[in-house]
Amino acid sequence: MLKLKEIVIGTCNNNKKTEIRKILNGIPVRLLDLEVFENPPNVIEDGVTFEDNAIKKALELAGFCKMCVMADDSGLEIDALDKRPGILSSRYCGEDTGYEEKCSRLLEELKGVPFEKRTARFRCAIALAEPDKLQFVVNASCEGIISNEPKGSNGFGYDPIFYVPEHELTMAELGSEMKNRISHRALALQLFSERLKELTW
Ligand code: ITT
Repeated sequence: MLKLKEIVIGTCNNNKKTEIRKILNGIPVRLLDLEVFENPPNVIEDGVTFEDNAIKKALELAGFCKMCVMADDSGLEIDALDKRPGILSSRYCGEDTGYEEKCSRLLEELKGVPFEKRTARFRCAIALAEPDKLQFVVNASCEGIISNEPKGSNGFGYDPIFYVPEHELTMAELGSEMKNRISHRALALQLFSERLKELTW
């Protein structure tokens, strides 16, 4: 059995990192930022699923850091767009395009699509790997509806156009505390914590 003491959060996305740190607050493992390591590799995300990409990121970064690394691959699936942008969420309209623009381009693509056909979900896969060995991968999702206009200023990415019916608010209108209870990442991290217990304490 592994006695894990430290895990590197293998992401360059500061919003993800903040959420992961908040949600995992209290686990008896020290979390390190990837920035602690000089020039981490830019892992090519060429898998066909979120899970493939999370595993690839975790394994490559663990090899580089020579430590246990967790990696998150996530994104937005919109049913009316055949599940696009999906695994290409961060590259939709080009990696350098801002999220205001990405959101308005998605809304443009959905023009005329009625509320009941605007179903969507955020997906998140989180993998934990040692150098050369995958420990486990977990998956979770959060269902919602793509709104007609962006609303709210919390969160990041596609949160302003992701309406959560149970709360009658977009993910960006929910406070971070609520987002961190119901989101795809929160649910995946709950599963992650349970699996981690088997390895650590
Ligand atoms: P790393 O690969 O370094 O972790 P990244 O930002 O490239 O960072 P992904 O490849 O997993 O991460 O892309 C995730 C995309 O999905 C990105 O465009 C996000 O904006 C979007 N996304 C993921 N989780 C989200 C959330 O909780 N709220 C809004 N958008 C989210």
